[in-house]
Amino acid sequence: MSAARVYVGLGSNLASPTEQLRQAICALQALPRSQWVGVSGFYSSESLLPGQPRYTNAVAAFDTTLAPLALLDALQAIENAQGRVRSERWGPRTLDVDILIYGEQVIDQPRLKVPHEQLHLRPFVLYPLAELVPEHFVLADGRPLAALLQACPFQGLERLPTTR
Ligand code: PH2
Ligand code: MG
Ligand code: MG
Repeated sequence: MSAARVYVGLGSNLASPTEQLRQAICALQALPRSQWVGVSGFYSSESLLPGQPRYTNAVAAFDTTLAPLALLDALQAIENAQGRVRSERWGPRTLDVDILIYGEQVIDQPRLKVPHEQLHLRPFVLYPLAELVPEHFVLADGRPLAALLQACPFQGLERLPTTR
């Protein structure tokens, strides 16, 4: 099986979010049957749900021969290992790792929808994603990323200074 280029969204708004993202990146770099590609800068923004702490978000890219649902299992294991407690939907979380894009595939299954259903509404996904993809990138369902960026203002996003 040839590898698929995967983009995942990382988010955290509990327990030192930036540190959570750093730890998640290490875990992603250790995924089996996968080859690390890179990560965007880190971005801070308000939660979509009022009354929650601010989020830190980033997007990471890697190539993998893990099948989509096997990858989803592996990513949920990483979330769990970092103390993710699944209580309410959209509750604050130590770590959220969402599959945004899986190669050229459009997936519509109860457990997994790709491209991510909310991607076009979320500047904290679109702008870090744009750092990683080639120019003129088009999603598997035919939407050009440039059009989604144009319809989704950068507003409210703060790109955090890189400390490496
Ligand atoms: N994730 C949510 C709800 N709200 N807000 C920001 N800024 N970033 C997120 O990743 C986020 C959110 C549920 O997945
Ligand atoms: Mg999630
Ligand atoms: Mg999410």
